[in-house]
Amino acid sequence: MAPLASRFEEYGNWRDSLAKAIVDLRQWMSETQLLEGDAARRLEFALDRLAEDKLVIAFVAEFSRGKSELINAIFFADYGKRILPSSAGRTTMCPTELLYDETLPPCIRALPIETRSRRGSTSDFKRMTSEWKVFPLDTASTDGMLDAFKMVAETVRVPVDEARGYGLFDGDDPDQAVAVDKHGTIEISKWRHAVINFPHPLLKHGLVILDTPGLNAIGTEPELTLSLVPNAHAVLFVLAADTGVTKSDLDVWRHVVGDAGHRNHIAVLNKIDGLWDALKTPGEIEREVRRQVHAVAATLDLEPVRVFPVSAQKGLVAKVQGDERLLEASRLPLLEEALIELLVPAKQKIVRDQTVMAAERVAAETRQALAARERGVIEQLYELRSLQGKNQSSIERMTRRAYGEQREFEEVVRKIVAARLVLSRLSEELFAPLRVSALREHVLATRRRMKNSQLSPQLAAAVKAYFAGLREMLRSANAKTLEIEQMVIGVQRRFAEELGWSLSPPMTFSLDTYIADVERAEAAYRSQFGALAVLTTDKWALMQRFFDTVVSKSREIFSAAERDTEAWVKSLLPPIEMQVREQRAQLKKRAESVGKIRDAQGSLDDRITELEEVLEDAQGKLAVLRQLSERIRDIGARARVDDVANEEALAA
Ligand SMILES: Nc1nc2c(ncn2[C@@H]2O[C@H](COP(=O)(O)OP(=O)(O)OP(=O)(O)O)[C@@H](O)[C@H]2O)c(=O)[nH]1
Ligand SMILES: [Mg+2]
Repeated sequence: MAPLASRFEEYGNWRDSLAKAIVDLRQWMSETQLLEGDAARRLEFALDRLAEDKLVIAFVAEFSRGKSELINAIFFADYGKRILPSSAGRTTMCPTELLYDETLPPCIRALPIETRSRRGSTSDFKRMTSEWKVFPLDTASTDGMLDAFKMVAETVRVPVDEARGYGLFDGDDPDQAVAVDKHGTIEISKWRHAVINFPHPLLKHGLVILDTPGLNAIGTEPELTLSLVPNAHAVLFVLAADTGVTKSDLDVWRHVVGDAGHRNHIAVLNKIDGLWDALKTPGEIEREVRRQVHAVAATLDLEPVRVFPVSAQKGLVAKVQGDERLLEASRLPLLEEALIELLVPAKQKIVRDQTVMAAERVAAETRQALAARERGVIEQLYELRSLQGKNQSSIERMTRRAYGEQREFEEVVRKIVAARLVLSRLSEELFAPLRVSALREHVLATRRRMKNSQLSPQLAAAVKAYFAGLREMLRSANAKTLEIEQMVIGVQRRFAEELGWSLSPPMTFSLDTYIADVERAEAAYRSQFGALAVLTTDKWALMQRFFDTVVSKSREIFSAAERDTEAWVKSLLPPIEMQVREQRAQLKKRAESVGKIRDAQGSLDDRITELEEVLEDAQGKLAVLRQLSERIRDIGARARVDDVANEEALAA
């Protein structure tokens, strides 16, 4: 199997074994009545994350640089054919995702371009299944698939005004002006977005490939800039050796890929076969390739090791014909190795950090509760054994003490109830700026301001204020989470001092990643519209559309922020509450049983035997729990994330 495929399979198997270990933990906890609602929710969340785990690779470039050919060569050479259409000139017309969703039959779902005349971004439309045209895919026939895949290249001719209505015509752009024919029509993509769903082995393991069309379509589909590309785990920016880095390549690099220092971004210098000149020595060719790589690296401000010279076309031919020498000459295997190293370890680390940590925390909290039970029972046993052979007055004293301690503990219970009240007040304040309603207000106010501003600077100010407002909302929520964290630490400290409990400190939490998302959206906006001095009607329409996508992206950011914050808040008190419940139950049981002994309703020996059984049971559970959580930790440790440190060092 090719290294890429086998590494993906390995990763998929690792993820499955992790999920299995977490399921086993959950099942055991539920069977032994140790699974509390909160822990169940957290484990469920971790399992959902694993089930939905995807690895997204985006191919971005100006048209005709060979993105589609590269995808064919890296992933789909096994079909023995070019399955994605790749040809001279503009080919791929709409952003195309290749993935496998097993809940659907193999098919191509395509969103008609006409949806662009309505408000809403592609991701808004993703929720409306009826808007998409569905074409079944016959995966048994390569030719049938090939035929179906051609639809990503479909175009239609429409009058200029119609294109304008879709935000696909900018009269100020001289390139577009010449594209209008004598009937006043212009060629546009038939589709706005396509999702190809088919059970390819790599896609089954959670790989998602995003093929994109060249510059103009990118400029006009803000979704790519704002969501699809930033959400990808690896971005391959493709250049061609025959054209070098042109102005429009640089535009794509800046507007879409942006953020050059990002460790997930690499550049591919494609079509190096154009340099294979029979009249040159291999040494001369090698020097020419290296010279071009350094030139590209310098222009893009990228380390030369992040620029991969390849020939996608020769790589594909070599794979199809089983020609090892040609494959090596295409240098495609080097790019594939880099891609694995770029993608898998970093992703595995994220998945490990999120899910292994969550499961280990649940296990640790359960262990604490069981250990508290164990300690309590040991103390009681000690106490009861010391009563053996003692007179009635000692028993009387102990009974009073037991009832006294039980009563005193109610004070602790009151404290935790009070803490819960404080937490719920603070979290109301925390959620206020994150609610959809708060965001809606802010959007409406901005839209009003935009509508009233006829001049470019006013408009720019309104948009700037919009982003500043979003950041402020997230920052104020962030400050509140700090306050809440301090409060919980305070409560824990008091419990530690008064009762000698040791509780793991609350998970730290911050909304910084969401603030970074807002900043990225703002940077994308500025890079496209920042320098705009004059606002023509066409530009206004484009900007409006971009802003709509920004709004839809903001909604995504806020609802994710709210969801994460809520999960965090809900996880704060349950570990303490669990201990309180455990302790309270024990104190009650203890007072009752010494009471019975005092009243001669029960024998001391019976109670001792009973406690010994409880102790044995708690210790047995602790042992099983240790095994279950060690298994999860071991799987976590098997994650091959060691290269990440190197990569990070490289990026720094
Ligand atoms: N010589 C040579 N030609 C290549 C290579 N890779 C791609 N091409 C050719 O370049 C042209 C464009 O390739 P595509 O794969 O369609 O490029 P793209 O980047 O997907 O272009 P759009 O879909 O239009 O955005 C096709 O004619 C390919 O055959 C290569 O490595 N060497
Ligand atoms: Mg293409």
